[in-house]
Amino acid sequence: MLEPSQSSIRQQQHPLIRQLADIILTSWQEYLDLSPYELPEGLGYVEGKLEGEKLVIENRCYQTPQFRKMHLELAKVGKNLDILHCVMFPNPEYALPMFGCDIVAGRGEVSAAIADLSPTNPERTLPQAYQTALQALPNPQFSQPRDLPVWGDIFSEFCLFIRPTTPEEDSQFLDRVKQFLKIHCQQATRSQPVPPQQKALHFAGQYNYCTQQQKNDKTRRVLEKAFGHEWADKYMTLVLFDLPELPTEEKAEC
Ligand code: BLA
Repeated sequence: MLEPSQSSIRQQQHPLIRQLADIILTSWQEYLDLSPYELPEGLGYVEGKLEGEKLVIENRCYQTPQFRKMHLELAKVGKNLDILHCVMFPNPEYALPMFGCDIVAGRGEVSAAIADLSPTNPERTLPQAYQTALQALPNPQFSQPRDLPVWGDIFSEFCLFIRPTTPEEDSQFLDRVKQFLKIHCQQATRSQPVPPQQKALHFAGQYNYCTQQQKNDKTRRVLEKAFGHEWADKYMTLVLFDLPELPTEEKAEC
């Protein structure tokens, strides 16, 4: 397995991104039993050109019995834009929410730092054990909270979306995401597969999450400028927010 320090563009990323990438990889290694996950051919490491500037994307992917795909992506656009993107896609056989986070840093300043555990059940609520654990966490106030876009109705009431403004807020953001990961990994390893009917509902919830995330024009624009419309669409639907395999019995009913 790759150690956190082996990533090649991480050393050049904004410190908040570097630190969060380390927290994510360390948490995964500490709490979960990871297996490799192969991305579609040629999409692990990619380079393109954005308005004359190089866009480099570096992906790490793993899987476990409870997570069909755990994806950490670091992207760098020239000298000016650093991005961290991470999603843990549950195996729909488990009644688990989606962990997602994104950090966008432009010209050395973080403009967006977001993290959530987003429900995938029809009630759009987190399992009780998650709610209890999340409510018990310290809940620091941030000076610049940000409003979610319209497609952001997928996120939970615990969603943290801010522009961090001080080193203290940076570390409060990191601490909270670290806690989200700990709760999520611990709950996941304790969870049992659900009956097929419920699996279909979690599949639908995950489908909705991915469909909504694919509406993020800001992400799409960055990718389109560097790689063109077709590639960006393929990347958003096959790598960033791909859908789980439909179980064969449900395929037959479609
Ligand atoms: C915002 N995402 C953004 C922005 C950019 C990207 C440039 C605008 C920054 C800002 O408003 O300050 C770009 N993000 C990318 C790119 C990739 C990426 C190019 O991940 C990948 C290559 N986005 C996610 C996940 C979440 C997410 C998992 O990928 C949440 C769990 C959220 N990003 C998210 C949200 C915004 C954002 C909510 C703000 C969108 C808006 O204000 O319209």
